[in-house]
Amino acid sequence: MSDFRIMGVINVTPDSFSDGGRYLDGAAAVAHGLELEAEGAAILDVGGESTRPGAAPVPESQELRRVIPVIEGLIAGGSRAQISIDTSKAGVAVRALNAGASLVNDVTALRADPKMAGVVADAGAECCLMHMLGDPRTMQRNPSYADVVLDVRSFLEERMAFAASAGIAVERIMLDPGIGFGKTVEHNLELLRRLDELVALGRPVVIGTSRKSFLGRLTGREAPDDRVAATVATNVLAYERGARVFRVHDVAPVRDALTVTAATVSAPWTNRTSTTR
Ligand code: HH2
Repeated sequence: MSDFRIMGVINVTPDSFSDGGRYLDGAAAVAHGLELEAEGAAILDVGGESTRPGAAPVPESQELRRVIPVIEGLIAGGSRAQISIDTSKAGVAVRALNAGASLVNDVTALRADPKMAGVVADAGAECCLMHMLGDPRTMQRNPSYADVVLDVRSFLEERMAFAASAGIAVERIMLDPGIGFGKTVEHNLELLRRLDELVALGRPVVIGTSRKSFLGRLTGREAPDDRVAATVATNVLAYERGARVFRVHDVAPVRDALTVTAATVSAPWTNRTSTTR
């Protein structure tokens, strides 16, 4: 039994930065989700609106048409994974929770829609509160912080208190520094390096570095698909620093890497006479 969970990404969008358009067809998205689950995803995160820098907002009716059939299809297809809805709209969250989702992944940390906190509380759902500076249209314009880790930490503390005051049980909250959401390459690296300071808040930390552009900047890999090794490296480091939920597009390599990391870091080495190498 591993002590980490992998959240596989299912983007039902035409414009996501790394896989836009690939799973816009509902059946393709469902098949992809089931494949991610078979590879080891314990959570499937279904999203119908891209949050890439500069992305245009999607009307609620369209977001619903994208995500609800996929959630229904995953369940009809026998999925046993926890289903997460990646949305900032309370109306989408309600329908997704009714369709079988039990986790709301809101990249605005319950700020965009005043009804969102109540929806999560009423459903007794889990939620992921993520840090973002500004909104996707503006977030990469010269982001600046006094101290990125302390700023993100106090933001997450404030959002956690808000969620609790709205009736969301603290045990149902996960926290995410929002890698790439209003951050320079250096900010992302500093957050990864000092992730233990966010883990100290006492809730599971979710980390989402998968294929992101800072990895392209560091490695020179232009194509997001070519950033898998870089993604693996950041997830291994984040595990070592205390993160336990990993939001990724490439489940199989991350699962293998984290399985070995967890075995190495967490388990006492008892069989010293083993000759297996
Ligand atoms: N990153 C993205 C979207 N949702 N949610 C959480 N909790 N943490 C993240 O880091 C995160 C997220 C961006 O990645 P992706 O979904 O692949 O791209 P897009 O937003 O363009 O669909």
